[in-house]
Amino acid sequence: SPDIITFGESMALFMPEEHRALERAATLEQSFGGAESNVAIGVARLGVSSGWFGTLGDDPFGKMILKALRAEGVDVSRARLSGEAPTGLMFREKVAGRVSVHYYRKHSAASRMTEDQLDEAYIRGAKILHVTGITAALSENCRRTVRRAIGIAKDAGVKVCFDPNLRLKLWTIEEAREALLPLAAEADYFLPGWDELKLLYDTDDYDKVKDELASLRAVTVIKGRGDNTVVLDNGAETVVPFYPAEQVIDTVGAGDGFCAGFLAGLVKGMSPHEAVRLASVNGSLVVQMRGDWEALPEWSAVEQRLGNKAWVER
Ligand code: KDG
Repeated sequence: SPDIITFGESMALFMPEEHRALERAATLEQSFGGAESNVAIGVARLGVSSGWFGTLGDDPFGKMILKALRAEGVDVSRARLSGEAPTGLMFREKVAGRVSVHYYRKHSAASRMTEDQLDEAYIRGAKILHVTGITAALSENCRRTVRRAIGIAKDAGVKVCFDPNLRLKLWTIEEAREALLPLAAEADYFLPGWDELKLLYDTDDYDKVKDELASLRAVTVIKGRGDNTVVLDNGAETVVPFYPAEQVIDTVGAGDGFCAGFLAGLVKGMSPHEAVRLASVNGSLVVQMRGDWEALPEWSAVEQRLGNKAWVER
């Protein structure tokens, strides 16, 4: 099995040209996205083996996504094309600096994934299983599949990484809390954003949030607490400033790029703190180009920046 395995829904993505609203767009650029496949691409680009699986429709979009992932060196041997339902679609526009997403994914092929489709041996053979709250939000059967995959991983001593990836277009905050907090409790690595934590724990009070997090067994990596990442590891707290981006074009995918850097760093033998530095460089490079994963860097580009003396740590 690849070192890092993840699964979820990947969708065809359509975007009008810069500064055009979807309502007025004459042409749309076609790509694809999906938090988990973005991570798998990012990991592979850093030279660590990754695998992504999930169900796509047996349609041109499903085939496009599968081919592109294969071309990126992601193992898709366990992914499926299904004739039962279509590939999900998403449309994204940026108007007056604000990004909005429009999903066409209800009843998609991915939302029908079931736990009996999991290849247990494949999961057991990995070093890290990465799951996100988006998959859990898709349907009851997807939620069960996430739980089952975590169970398989834990029984085999495979580390579990969990990114809540809160998407309030998919469910209410109450539903999200009920499903996501138990998943966080199972994880070895928990990668929430500060904004997500405020919503999940219903408070702006950092000390209260920290108390909640102290009951988890995970190394928790809080992204975007100001311009920093905070690592909470067994009571110890370290702060790593974001690696500065030269320009910010498209922030979607930054969290996935960050996660890819973190996971690849762990597999490369880095400590969580060192892996967060790699994650931060990786995330900063993603936002400098349009699309979710296109700008994800290769290892050589990151390695050079990790030695940047101007990047001061506190
Ligand atoms: O993190 C980026 C993802 O949000 C994007 O690729 C689409 O997976 C996606 C989703 O469900 O929002």
